[in-house]
Formats: sequence, C-alpha cells, structure tokens
Amino acid sequence: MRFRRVIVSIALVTNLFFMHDVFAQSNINSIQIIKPIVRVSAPGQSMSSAYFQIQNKGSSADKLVGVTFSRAKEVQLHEMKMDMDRMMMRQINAIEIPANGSVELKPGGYHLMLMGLDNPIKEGEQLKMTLQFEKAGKIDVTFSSESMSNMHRH
Ligand SMILES: [Cu+2]
Repeated sequence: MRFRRVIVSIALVTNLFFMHDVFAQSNINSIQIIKPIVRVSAPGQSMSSAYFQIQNKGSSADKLVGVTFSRAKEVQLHEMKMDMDRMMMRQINAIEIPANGSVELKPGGYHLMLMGLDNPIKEGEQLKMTLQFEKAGKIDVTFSSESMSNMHRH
C-alpha cells in the first residue's frame, strides 16, 4: 500500500511538470514585451519611434512581422546600422527573436517607425498598439510616451 502511494505521487508530480512545460511552450505565453516606450514627437512632426524588449521563453524562434497603431498611417520595422562610417536606417521585414532569448529595440538599433501620425505624441500618453508575431500571433501592448531626454537615463 505504501509503495503504491509513492507511485501515485510521482505520477502526479510528473504530470504537473508536463503541464507546466506545455504552458511555458505555448506560443501565446512565450513572448513577453518589456518596457514599451514611444518617443514624444516634436510639435508638427508626423513621425515618431518606439522601443521595447522582446523576451521569448519558448523553445522555438519567433518573428515580429508587423505592428498596427490606430494613430499612425503605417508602422515600419527599422534597423539602424553603421554603413562605412555613416549611421543608416533601413526598413526590414521582420525581427527574429531566438528561442529562449531576447531582442532589444533601442535608439541606434532596431525600432518601430510610426509614420503619418494623426497628432504629435505628447508626454504622458498611453498608446495601444498590436504586435503581430509569426507564431505567437497578435499581442496587444500599451506603450507610455517619453521624451528623448528621459529615455537616455534608462
Ligand atoms: Cu527608423
């Protein structure tokens, strides 16, 4: 009897372990967005940029393939790189997040380019965007707006 009870508990623990594993690997829960920030735009400017960190706790790589924002005509994925001795910005199709890894969108690197804003982004705004991932699907994210000078302190 005693032996049997031990077997049952091991089965239970193993089961919980597997359930946890499945949960962690499910695409919806594997992607986390950390510290989403939109840069305050200068008055009259119809563009801005946005930054955040993407964490992928899943066991397969995923890709950020697009972003929608109701206040912008278009949101592009951009990359900044040194080309010869000049900083060049170019549009890219996707940002890949390795399995069990992370990618940071930050000034001077990957960023979102918000094109054709209806109004300039002001300080202290909460802005909702939808990020589209290849595997994890759509993720709604609320960004806070910050001025560039504040951003450098992070
Ligand atoms: Cu850009």
